[in-house]
Amino acid sequence: MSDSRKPIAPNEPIVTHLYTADPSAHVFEGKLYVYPSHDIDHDGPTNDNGDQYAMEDYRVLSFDEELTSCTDHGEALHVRDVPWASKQMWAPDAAFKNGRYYLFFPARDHDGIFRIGVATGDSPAGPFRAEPDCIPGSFSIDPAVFVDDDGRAYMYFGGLWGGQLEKWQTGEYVPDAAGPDPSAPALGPRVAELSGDLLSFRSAPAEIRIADEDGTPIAAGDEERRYFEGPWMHKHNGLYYLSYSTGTTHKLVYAVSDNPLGPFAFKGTILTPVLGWTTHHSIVRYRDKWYLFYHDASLSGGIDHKRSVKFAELRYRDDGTIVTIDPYA
Ligand code: FUB
Repeated sequence: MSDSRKPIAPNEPIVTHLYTADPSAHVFEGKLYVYPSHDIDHDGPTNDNGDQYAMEDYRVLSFDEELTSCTDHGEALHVRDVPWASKQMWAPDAAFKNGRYYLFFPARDHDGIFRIGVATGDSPAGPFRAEPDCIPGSFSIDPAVFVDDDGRAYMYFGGLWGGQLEKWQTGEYVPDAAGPDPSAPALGPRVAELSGDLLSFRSAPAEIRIADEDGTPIAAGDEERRYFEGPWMHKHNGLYYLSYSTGTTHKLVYAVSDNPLGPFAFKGTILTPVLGWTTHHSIVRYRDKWYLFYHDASLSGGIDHKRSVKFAELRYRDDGTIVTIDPYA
């Protein structure tokens, strides 16, 4: 199905017939695809646990060459077809390897614990068939898969509050666990190298360290800079850029390293706060330009769980730092 509005412009919803969020953008077969969450309306509760994000399925979107029109390829995967999952199909990502397309996604299992699963297919547009079980050893939310130039693939993941990352500090799920004291180092996202078939972790997930330029770990109480959720990894001029949402302060920020496993040095802000509580993004290179894909809640008039994916061109300075984007300027 094609969206009838044309042309799509930067910083406007890329589709208006659906609410979409958490965009993971990739170029497959020369085309720019977006793998978003598919937000739905409902009468359920809204709370810090994220119950309002009650998504049930995934749709795949793709652009024309000029990024002026967008096609909705229909339902790619539904929670009813995922044996291990019960509800809340949150922010997904996609990858291509060994001639197969992969959709990675978090959902609550039948005990209410967020886990991360994989589904595979023959086409970047889906449909995808889910593996019967989640990835062994997976937990929390927001998987982002990065395939490095040497073919090694890494999954970055984790989110505070509803995403349950605080509950995994010991390596086991502790239902009542709180986050660190404000002066203690913040919890970092997790990273695990994936197996050759991208269906399992090659090693146990490790915590990523994010520090100041002088090496001081970002503190849990430093809400302008500390990791909250929505990691993304991209490589620019040989450096690894880890970007993420600061959650409570509603910014997208980034840190840089010469190693995909870190440690990362905090650098600055990519996107200033948008309308709506959540902010979540991806960064992709397409036809020699870099783009930021993000969401806000403007199409729904500010309803946090009815969001819309948008994009903007992303620019680097000569020193490799990213020019901050104000989407409403
Ligand atoms: O869309 C549900 C959750 O909200 C995502 O997993 C988070 O990143 C936030 O955008």
